[in-house]
Formats: sequence, C-alpha cells, structure tokens
Amino acid sequence: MAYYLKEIFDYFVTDNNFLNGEPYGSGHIHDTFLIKTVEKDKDDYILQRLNNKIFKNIPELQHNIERVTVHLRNKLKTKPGSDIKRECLSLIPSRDGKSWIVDKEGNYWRMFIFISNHRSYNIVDSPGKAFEGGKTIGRFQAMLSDMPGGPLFETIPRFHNIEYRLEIFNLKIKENPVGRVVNAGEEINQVLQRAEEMKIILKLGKEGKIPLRITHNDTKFNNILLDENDKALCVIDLDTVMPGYVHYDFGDAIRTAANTAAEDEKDLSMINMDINLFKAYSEGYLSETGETLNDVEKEYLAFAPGLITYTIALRFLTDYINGDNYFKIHHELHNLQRARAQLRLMMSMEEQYGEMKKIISKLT
Ligand code: ADP
Ligand code: GN1
Ligand code: MG
Repeated sequence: MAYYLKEIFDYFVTDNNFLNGEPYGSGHIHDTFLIKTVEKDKDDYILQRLNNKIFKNIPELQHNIERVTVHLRNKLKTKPGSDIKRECLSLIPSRDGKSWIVDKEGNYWRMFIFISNHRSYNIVDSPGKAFEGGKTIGRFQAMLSDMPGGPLFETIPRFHNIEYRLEIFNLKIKENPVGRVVNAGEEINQVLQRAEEMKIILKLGKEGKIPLRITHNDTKFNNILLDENDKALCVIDLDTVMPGYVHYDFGDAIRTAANTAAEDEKDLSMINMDINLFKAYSEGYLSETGETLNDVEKEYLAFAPGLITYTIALRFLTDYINGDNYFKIHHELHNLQRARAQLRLMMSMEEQYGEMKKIISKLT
C-alpha cells in the first residue's frame, strides 16, 4: 500500500523538511518508515502507521507512551552525561497538539525522533551484547518502578496470560477456520502436553508471591537498541508497557538474545539456546535489578525463557490455524515455520534447565 508519507509527515510539528521515506525495520505489527530530512545535521524520524486491529484503543495506548517517556526523560535529566534524545523515545506532537493523527482513510499515525547511530540485532553473536541488552532492560524496569499516576492502561488485555492464550488456541483448533489443523498435528501435541506446567507464574501471582510491576512485555532483542559501541542505549516499542511479571520481560529477551538462529529459522538443527548468552544477559539484567526482585521472582527467572518461548510458539501456531490475521507474514507457511522454530528453541531450553537454574542461583 502506498501512503502519502510527506503529507503525513507534515501533520507533525518539526523544524525539518521531508526528503524521503522508506519502510524500515523488521517489526511484526506496525508499518514503520524511516523519514530522512533535507537538513543533514538535524533529526530524522520514525513514522508509524499503527495497527489498530491489534491495539484497539490508540488514544489510551499513546497516553501510556506519553506517561512512560515523560517519566524516563525526567529520570535521565537527573543523570549526568545522559543523551536524552538517544536514551529515550521522543514522540513528535501533531499540529493539533496530540501525539498521533488520524488520516482521511482512518489510519492512525505517530512519529518519533529516529535514534541515531544505534545498533539493532535480530540475532546476538556475543556475550558482551547480551550483557548490555540485559542492562538496558534492567535499567528500564528500575527507572519505571516509581512512575506516578496509577497503573498503565492495558493495551492488550491478558497479553501474556497463558490460560487465556490456551483457551483461544483450543477454540481455534475446534473451529479449524481455514482447514489447517491437519498440517499441525505434531506441533499442537507439543503445546498441549505442556499446558499445565506453564501456569505456574500465573499461580504465583494469584497467591501474591510475585508482584505485578511495570514491565515492557515485548522485550525481543530488536526492541533493545545498543549504541555505536554496542553498549546499552534505549528500549523502544513501548506499545505493551503495562502491568506484568518480570518473568515476561526476562523470558522474552532470552528467547531472542540467546537463540543461535533466527526466530523463524527453517533448519531446526541450527536452533539452540546458547547458555553463555543466557548467562551474560542474566548478569547484565541482575546487575540492575538484583536488589529489587524478591526471592520468588529470582527463583523462577530460569523458568521464564521456556514459558515465553512456549507462549510465542502457541501464538504463532494459533495465528497459523486462524488464517494469519495477527502477525505480518512473508509466505504462506511463515507462522507454522515460526512456531516450529520456537518449539525447537523451547526444547533446547528444557534440556538446559538445570544449568540455567544453577547460573541464576549463583548470580542471586
Ligand atoms: P513493531 O511493533 O512493528 O515491532 P517497532 O516500534 O518495534 O514496531 O518498530 C519497528 C522497528 O523500527 C524497530 O525494530 C526498530 O528497528 C525501528 N525503530 C522504531 N522506533 C525507532 C526509533 N525511534 N529510532 C530508531 N529505530 C526505531
Ligand atoms: C511482535 O511488535 P514486535 O514485532 O516487536 C509481538 C510480540 C511477539 C513478537 C514475536 C504487540 O513483536 O508479542 O513476541 O512479535 N507484539 C505484539 O516476534 O503482539
Ligand atoms: Mg518491535
């Protein structure tokens, strides 16, 4: 679909002039464009057409991001030497003073300053990068721990709730809306076999043993930007920042930071969880959060990567069975291939669970 990027850009208030706009990044949800400006020494921008089928209340979603970025910016201001424009997302106001616009066709758009000289990784190839990623998320959680103003709006209700995800999964298998269940028998069994054990984090929450905190909920590694020296820089993609358990963020980061292959790797033999990357991420993360987590939170950290990898596999598989309505896909079997890759990764985590527990207990 072609959009009038210049026209949309001009609805936002900047001092700079549109040069060109190109699709950017590898996110699965929004349509993201890098807007270059004529002025060479000034900011470029990230312009996004928001997915309002997935995020049903864009004003509330944007309000969350406004609150979070104002709070982060205030924290950074008190930190000597911080580079606020690169360590925190900056929303650009529209001409009518909002942080988003709706175009003539009813599309929602928002714009951020492009974070310059960052590095973004879909696959992590060194413990140093994993460590810095862990620090970035740990710091983010720590900075948000005292955000005033009450709980954030739940932009996608029950987002990581595995009981809910399993309910939808079972419903879609029964409905079999596009006749694909027959192609996914083995994967469906792999999911169903593990359903009970995956409910433990929810149970601990219900029992009051682990607290709800402000979490990001989508900490895949390409939502963590490193700087030009591969040091901690910024957490982006704030659409799902809302109340959650720390395990969700820890788990999702390990799912992507410690995977030796791409999220959708077709050759399953290439997929493993690299225990050294796991260890390095954990060290970085706990260096920022070790003091604040309670003992039960720490005890279950090693369980989290398996849970989140399972959850994402289940979501990819549900989307495949449901006819690809949620995640952007690049070919017909993409969601099935993603689910297979994630299930393989989960099994690699299962094999190394004992080792993961030992590493966390040494670090805590
Ligand atoms: P999605 O929800 O579709 O993943 P994101 O908000 O994560 O959308 O944006 C998609 C990609 O665009 C990111 O993975 C990142 O590469 C890039 N990106 C987003 N915001 C910025 C920014 N402010 N500066 C630089 N790159 C960005
Ligand atoms: C989506 O938005 P993006 O591409 O960073 C998804 C995550 C999944 C991820 C799998 C809002 O993340 O939950 O883990 O794809 N985001 C949403 O790659 O559903
Ligand atoms: Mg993203």
